[in-house]
Amino acid sequence: MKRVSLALVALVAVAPLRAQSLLYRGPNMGGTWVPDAAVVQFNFLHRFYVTPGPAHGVINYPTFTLAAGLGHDVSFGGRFATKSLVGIGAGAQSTNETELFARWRAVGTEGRDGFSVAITPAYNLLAKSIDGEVAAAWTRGAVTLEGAARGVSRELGTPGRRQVALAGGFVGRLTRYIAVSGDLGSFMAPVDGRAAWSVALNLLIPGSPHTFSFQASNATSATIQGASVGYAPAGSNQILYGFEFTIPLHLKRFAPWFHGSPKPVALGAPGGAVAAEIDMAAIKFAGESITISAGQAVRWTNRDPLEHTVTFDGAEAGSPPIPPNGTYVHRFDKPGTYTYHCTPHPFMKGVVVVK
Ligand SMILES: [Cu+2]
Repeated sequence: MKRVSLALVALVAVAPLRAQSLLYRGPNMGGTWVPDAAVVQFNFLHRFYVTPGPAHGVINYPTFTLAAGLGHDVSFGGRFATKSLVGIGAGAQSTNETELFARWRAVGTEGRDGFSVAITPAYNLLAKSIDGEVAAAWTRGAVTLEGAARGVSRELGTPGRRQVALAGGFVGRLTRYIAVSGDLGSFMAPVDGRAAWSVALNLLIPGSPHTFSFQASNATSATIQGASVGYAPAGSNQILYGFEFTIPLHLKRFAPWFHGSPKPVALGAPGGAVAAEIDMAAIKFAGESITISAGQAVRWTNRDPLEHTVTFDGAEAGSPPIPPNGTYVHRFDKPGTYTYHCTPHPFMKGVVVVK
């Protein structure tokens, strides 16, 4: 029994890391992450280049990634880059590059100590190219080392040439919330002198499932092909700056849209006559002050689609998070004036006066 609960604790402790891919991969590395089942991962990568003066024009290079976890360590997704370098040149009609991919994480879990390996077959619609990547990562404590081998059946910007790319990178986590990373990747057959590189400062936003990175790179898109080639022709040295933001969307959270109100949940101690009802609606406690007698109880009901708490300003023990449609009953045994607030919304305030 003890072993089971320890395992559960370990799972809970590791779980938040699963979406924190920017603390475990460099900006131009696909990584070995796979969203959990019923989680859609949305990553927004935005890089820009400032042209030399006097114009100082800003040219933007965004890549949007959407991937859905299907369970069994499998995901399916797509990337859309609106200004891809690989879309420039012979054989390209557009700079809008779309890549569809599947990913199977064959070994390990990104972010856990040890090896993780993911296989990513993909199709690049702009190049009409069958692409693929095998990525491996090795994590020990604060350090992650990454490698990737990529295959491309029609390299964009060439007359349909096959290509092979290799890439490697590292991440060093300075604290739980801050990491630095760098990577280098290049087409190898032939090497065309335009290796893709990046360096980044990666942040886990405390209390959230989001990561954010500030980065510099010479690659214009995050597709398998885009992450394998630099922006500038050999000899010049043009740097793109930018950021990436990762957003895991838990589909369960959208259930109320389709299934109506969640089931009522009753929290708090029953016992003691409920002498007053207080609604929590529109992010307010209805009726700022109520008066009851010692030994009586108050029931709060959450009518909002988000969690609230009843947290007393004094020593009185308050509620756990009260889910939408949940109630919380609290009995007051001693006379006094009990001011309280909601922890997520500290501007929500109320008073219970007990005579
Ligand atoms: Cu609240």
